[in-house]
Amino acid sequence: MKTSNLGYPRIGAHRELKRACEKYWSNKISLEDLIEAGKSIRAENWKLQQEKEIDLIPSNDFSFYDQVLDTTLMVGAIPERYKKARKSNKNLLDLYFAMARGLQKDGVDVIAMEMTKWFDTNYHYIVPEFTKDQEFELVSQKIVEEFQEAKDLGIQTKPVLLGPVTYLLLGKEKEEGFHRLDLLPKLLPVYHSILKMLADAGATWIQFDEPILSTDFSEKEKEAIGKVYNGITEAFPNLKILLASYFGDYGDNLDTVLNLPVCALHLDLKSGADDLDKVLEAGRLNQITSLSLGVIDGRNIWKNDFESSLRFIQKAKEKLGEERIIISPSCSLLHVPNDLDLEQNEKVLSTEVKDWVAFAKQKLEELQSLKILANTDYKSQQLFLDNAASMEKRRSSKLIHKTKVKQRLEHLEAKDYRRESSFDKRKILQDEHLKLPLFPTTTIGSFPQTKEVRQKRSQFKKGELTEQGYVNFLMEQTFETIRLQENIGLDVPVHGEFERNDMVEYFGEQLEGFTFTQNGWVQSYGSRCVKPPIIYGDVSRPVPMTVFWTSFAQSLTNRPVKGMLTGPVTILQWSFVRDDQARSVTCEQIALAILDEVLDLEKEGISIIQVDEPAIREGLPLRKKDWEKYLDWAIGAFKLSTSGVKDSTQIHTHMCYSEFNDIIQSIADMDADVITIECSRSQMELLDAFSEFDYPNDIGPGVYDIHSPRVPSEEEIIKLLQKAENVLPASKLWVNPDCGLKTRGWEETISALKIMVSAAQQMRETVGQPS
Ligand code: THG
Ligand code: ZN
Repeated sequence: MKTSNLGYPRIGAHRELKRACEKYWSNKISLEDLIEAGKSIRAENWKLQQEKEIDLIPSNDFSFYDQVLDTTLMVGAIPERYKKARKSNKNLLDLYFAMARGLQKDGVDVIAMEMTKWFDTNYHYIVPEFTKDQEFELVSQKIVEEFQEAKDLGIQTKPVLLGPVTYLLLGKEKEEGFHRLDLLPKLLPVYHSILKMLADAGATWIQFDEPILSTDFSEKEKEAIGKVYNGITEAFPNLKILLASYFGDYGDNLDTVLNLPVCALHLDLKSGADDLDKVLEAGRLNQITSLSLGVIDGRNIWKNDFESSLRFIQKAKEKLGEERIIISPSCSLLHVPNDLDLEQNEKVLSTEVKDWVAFAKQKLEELQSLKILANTDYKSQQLFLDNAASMEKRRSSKLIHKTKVKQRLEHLEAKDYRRESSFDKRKILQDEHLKLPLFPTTTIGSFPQTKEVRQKRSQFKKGELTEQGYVNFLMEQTFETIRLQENIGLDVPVHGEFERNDMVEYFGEQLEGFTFTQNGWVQSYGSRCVKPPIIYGDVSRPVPMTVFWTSFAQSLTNRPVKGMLTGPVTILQWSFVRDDQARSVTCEQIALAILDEVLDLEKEGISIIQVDEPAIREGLPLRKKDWEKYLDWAIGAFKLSTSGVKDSTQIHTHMCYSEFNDIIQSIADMDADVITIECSRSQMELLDAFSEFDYPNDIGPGVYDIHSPRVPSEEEIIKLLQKAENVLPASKLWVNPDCGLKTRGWEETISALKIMVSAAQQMRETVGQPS
């Protein structure tokens, strides 16, 4: 029996990678320093895994930005627009960062590649771009270099490659007339060259990640998988190929993968437990294939239930024999924080809850323990008994179950999920009340979180700044931001969210049933990280969360200030959710807590309230057959959280990176009065979905990309607005950036917003006033 890890968090225990990248981008450290920072994180991770006796330690799971972009650079799928950047850069890493972040320097002005969610997680990858005549060539040998680097440290690793089928399918065609999968014959030679180099360097095991196998497949896609892995195993008989899918079961794709002569097949038993019995059915698994049993949750932080894991392991062991069993996390540990040992403040994470939890390092220890237990009569072992005791303590803890919350859920009725009147009626009342111009301008909510803001918060949290001092500072920031928005001419100002860290963490900190961490960082994209709250018990809202700041901002201006809340589905999706009840139930509890807040804001005279649901799309199950059930409860939760308001109160919502076409009916069912959406990086193509469907309510298509520091030109924005106005009536359109501004600096924010407002004014003149 072996233990294997699919990937380890690469940001460093103290977010060293984030710090190094951001310093490098702002010219504060050299390229050599940056490379050194990466090297030391890798060494630390490998050594830790060696210490925990992991048999198959991954390499190439490290990335300076994203593993999909790494693959793009490896196979040389560099879009045309970076040619100039490629020539003017002395090194590949700068080209790489230009692709990830865009570049505005020395006469070069290129936009970044698109970014989107990695399956149903909160991690974002850079979307590969393909043309009809796409050529591939081996450009980056990072994977070989990192394998060698580990070897030089005396550690034999298992290089991890993103499989060619998933790689192609996650990309997009930049022109018509071909399917990206048709590029496979051109792509495979590059993969073969890399494998050759790895084999020559002494690699034995290679992990191929093909998580796309957890989604619905066409025959063509099944064939592609067959072709790729039959080809590879034939060409490299001495390499041991571990094929891994995760985030779901293989479902209909099982026959395809069971036919492959791979050395090991990974099963995600946390989200695809059904696969195990099917695979173990007599004669189905290839004689030469081992099973990698993903028994430890790679995406959630709950301590592993040894009893349940060992049941899986014993079952597989009986059928296949010990030598054919590998135990592993369900997926890469990229999605969980680094080390629970760093949580030493009981006031943040209580000793009781901490005992129920495991982060990446602790999950390695669980692997180590499971391997020991699986080879003994475990029921009497102390390791096992301690784990069982901890499980039992959690089950019976008084912290978890709240009668009041459960009763409130039982008494919900159909009318709690509907607005009083239809949108048409509401719109008339809202127009009368708000008196906004055509093409009203607004922002998504957050304004730049400068170093100063973060510093003050951290000083306050450490007790170095009094509460009064902190509040005064926040009031000044809010005051200035309101003045600024009035000066720029924004029609619907926001308070700026200076009091908030992360939009989910902030609410989590104030809700019952949630706890949080000091250092539980998880990579979201590039150098950006989030610290997801932990939902361990029944959820409720003890006191108002945002009323003070929103009312304060409203007291400073005659324009209608938009109240800013995070929606229930997003809070759920971006938290570590309890695994002892259905997600839908937890979501409904959060919805009621948000409803309490919405009603309190309305009571205080706030007449525009935004309930953000950027994560509704990413929570969509990977297989279509599971969509309806999810959409039912997810859309229901949003409606529950917003339907209690008066007709004249305007509900906004916001979504990011969403491919809306396939769920547009559900988005319409949310019945928000206004939806703002991200769509500038893909040039308004999302809007087509809204116009084809005849989306009934109002829409604010993002008119510029806030994920890059680039300031848009007025012509650019006008062009996008004209496009929007071509497909949708002007009376429905709002003008806004495509996401919150917290990651931007003030200078670029002010310039961009001025340009945006001026573009809206021009549109008003050309389109004229509504009759
Ligand atoms: N919160 C959470 N998840 C998210 C977003 C969010 N997922 C999608 C999208 N927004 C991802 N975007 C970001 C944008 C900014 C940051 C993180 C994710 C960010 N993080 C700070 C950093 O890494 O410097 C840390 C935040 C802090 O100081 O609290 O800026 O908004 N949950
Ligand atoms: Zn957004």
